[in-house]
Amino acid sequence: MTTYAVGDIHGCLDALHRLLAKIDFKRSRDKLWLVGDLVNRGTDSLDTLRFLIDHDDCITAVLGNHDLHVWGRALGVRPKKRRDTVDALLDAKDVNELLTWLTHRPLFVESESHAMVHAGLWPTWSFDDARGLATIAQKALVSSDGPAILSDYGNPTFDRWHNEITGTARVQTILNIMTGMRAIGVDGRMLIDAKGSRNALPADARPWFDVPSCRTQDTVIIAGHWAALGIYVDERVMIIDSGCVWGHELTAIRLEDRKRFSVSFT
Ligand SMILES: [Mn+2]
Repeated sequence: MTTYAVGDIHGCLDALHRLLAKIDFKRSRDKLWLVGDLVNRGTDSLDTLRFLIDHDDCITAVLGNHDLHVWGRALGVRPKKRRDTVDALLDAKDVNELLTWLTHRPLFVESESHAMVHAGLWPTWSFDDARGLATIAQKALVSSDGPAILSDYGNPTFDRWHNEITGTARVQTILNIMTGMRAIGVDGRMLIDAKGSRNALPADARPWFDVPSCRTQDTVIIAGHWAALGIYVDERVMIIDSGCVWGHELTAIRLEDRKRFSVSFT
């Protein structure tokens, strides 16, 4: 069995098909780890989701901020954004079935050697913490609290982790970290809107994975979400959103030997 980690797909089904052809993907032999943001912004969210569900047996995927946004739109608690491209998905006759699959993806997954989250993990969290908090957030999202959480998802008020935070704010903070965080300032607050390159960060901020306490365990953390960073791979982290939906590339990394495969958007 071979496992490939794949960056943010964003409904770019044609690029995904070309990437799978490039790695000679065989569903009987290979596994895909998808970092989330499976839908929105690209042109084929509906068919992407149908394709992924059809390949459920070989796919492990985590939820991204766009997946949460689309869910919130389906619930009627989030407004349509200018660059949303999910009308066909939301109007599909099987939208409930499709979104049920999407919304039951985890926020955090692990194997013996790797862990995966869409954006990042708080530097003081152990993997036990991350696993527990991801489970709490996932359960809250599919509960009757889901609409309230999603309506205010991304609220920048919740910009640092405190174990004392309770209720909806606790879940929203977990979501901001796991699906939105890129960098952390010296004051210990995450910069939710820092979307530029590493060099564009304020001088007193650094990527979350550069905080030393993130790097104390052998497990390699896989994430996406930060297209402007480009592919970044070191001993402890693999950040693999190469910006397909922005006209750049979709990337897969074979976890066994870290060989990198990319296809361009066009
Ligand atoms: Mn994202």
